[in-house]
Amino acid sequence: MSLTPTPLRLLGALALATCVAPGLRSAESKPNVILIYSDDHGFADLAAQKTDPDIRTPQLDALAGNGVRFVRGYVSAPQCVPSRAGVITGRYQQRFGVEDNLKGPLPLAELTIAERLKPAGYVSAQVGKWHLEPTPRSEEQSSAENAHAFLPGAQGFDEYYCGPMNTFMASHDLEGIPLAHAPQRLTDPRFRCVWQTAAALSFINRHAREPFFLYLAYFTPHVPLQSPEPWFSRTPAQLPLPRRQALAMIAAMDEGIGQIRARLRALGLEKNTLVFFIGDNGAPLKDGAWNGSLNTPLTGEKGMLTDGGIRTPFVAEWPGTLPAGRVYESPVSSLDVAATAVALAGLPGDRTLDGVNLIPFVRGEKNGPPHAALFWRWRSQAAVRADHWKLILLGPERKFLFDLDSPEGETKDRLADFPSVAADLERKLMAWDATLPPPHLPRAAHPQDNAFFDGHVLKTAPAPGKRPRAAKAAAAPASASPELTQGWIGRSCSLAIQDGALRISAEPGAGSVRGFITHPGLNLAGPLRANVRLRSARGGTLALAWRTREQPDFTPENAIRTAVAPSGEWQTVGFDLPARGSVIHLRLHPPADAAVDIAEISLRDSTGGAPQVWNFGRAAPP
Ligand SMILES: [Ca+2]
Repeated sequence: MSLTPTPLRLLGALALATCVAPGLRSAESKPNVILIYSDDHGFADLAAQKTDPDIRTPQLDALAGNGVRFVRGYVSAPQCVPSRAGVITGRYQQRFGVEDNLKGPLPLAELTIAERLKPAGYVSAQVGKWHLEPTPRSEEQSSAENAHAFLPGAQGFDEYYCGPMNTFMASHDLEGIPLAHAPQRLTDPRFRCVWQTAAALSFINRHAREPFFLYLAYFTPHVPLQSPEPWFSRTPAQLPLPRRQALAMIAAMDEGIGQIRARLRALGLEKNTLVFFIGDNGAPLKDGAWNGSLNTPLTGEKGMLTDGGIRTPFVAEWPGTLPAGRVYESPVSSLDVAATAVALAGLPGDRTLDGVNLIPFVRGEKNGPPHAALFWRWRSQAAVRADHWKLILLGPERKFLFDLDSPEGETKDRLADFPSVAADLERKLMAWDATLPPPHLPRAAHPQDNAFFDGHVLKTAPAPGKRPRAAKAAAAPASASPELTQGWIGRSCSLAIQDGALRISAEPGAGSVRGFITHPGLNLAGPLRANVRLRSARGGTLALAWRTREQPDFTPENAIRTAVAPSGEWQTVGFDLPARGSVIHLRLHPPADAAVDIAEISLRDSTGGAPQVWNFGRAAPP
């Protein structure tokens, strides 16, 4: 089902929007709460932070300028699933086991903000990325049926439009008409932020007369990177392609936020609506994973408990109640959103919530910092921040103490200089950890976590993410959309459909980073036979790597390599992939940094059915 709006439908929405006169609500009515949660959105990519010259976020800047910019705003995890579990429940997600991306679903017994606000008369909607369904590794196992059982509708949301990209599971269509036999799978061809904004506006229009909670989780600037127009053409052409794409995607989101703010004003709701905007975790920077966003000047990236992984754009606006233009310096947490919403709804405080109501602190009615300490535990890392100190435990052996207010920040370990500070922080961390079921500070080292700290903190390994701000190469071509490339996504490379083939080109400014193409979302029974028809003037090694449903990540063992002769002619290369189980994700590493053309990829699995074929000649637009 396609949901491209007709002009008539748009007119209907506008008529609805303007028929509610401002000020219909009584002054006592409960305030609306809107939580906008972006994805892999680094600290630098809020222009008001003034740390990067290229980012433009006029609407978010206006939101901050008319409200509060929290410059030490933290999320509860450096990764999507646990961060979302934390913000939507207001509880440290370790309390209910959703500690990392492998640990969904959000248990139905946990109370979301939507469930908490319902007794106070609130209506709630979820839009965009949810990511709290069962995972392939969870006891509930990911299946269509089980995924439905854990959609937002099962967690207190009266409406939902649940999906990151162009296909989403919905309870209503974008005009707000309830769907029979919900959830229904809907498709909207517009750039993901555009339909997500449309769903949010539809919900606001229809619920202007009752208190509402809107959780709008824009899937931006998370990969797959896209080049949405008209925003992409406005980005500086000399920047690396991923940076341009991230800037364009953030601009699309920013424009959507402007439409939402304008609609609140048109409906007379802006003085009765608290809007939070928070990034779910820092930007990933490591080779092959960079999404074009930046954490400058913070140390580290997604997957780290240094500030680069967990300190994100964090702003709030509530005209007439929150001071305008305030820059709030004390550390706050994404967990504070739920406690704030519960307090505004007039509900009794709940000691199971880990956050605090931020309003009296921001208004200056309460003095001192909102939190004596903030805590994290993720993979092989655990951390505590109190005052200007942060202690990080890395595996069972390694430990860092950082003075966050010093110029060196998280690049200088102060453990040897301040042992008593570290000991005090470690006692605090152990006391918090003891409240978690089960308590366990890092028990085993994790190679990726060690590499992160060696690269970003100690700089004993090449620092990831040190990318040229401006590439000397010519303007980067816009990478073809996943629709054109039939679901194949370029990583650190640019894709185009050209002369009946998928052309993979090195990315300007990528330096020695070697790109590859990847296709998630497969379901092929191993072992597999693969044939790749390609043309490579320089030749070299072609590699095909796979990941099965049981594997959390790619491993060096699950890859097959073969030599490709340098030739301007088409050649077909065959592979046998000794994969066992269900192959869900592939990566194809082309033979050289220069352009490689692929005419066709075909995969035959062990079921004996027809092969899955991606023929880029057939897909080429006329
Ligand atoms: Ca994320």
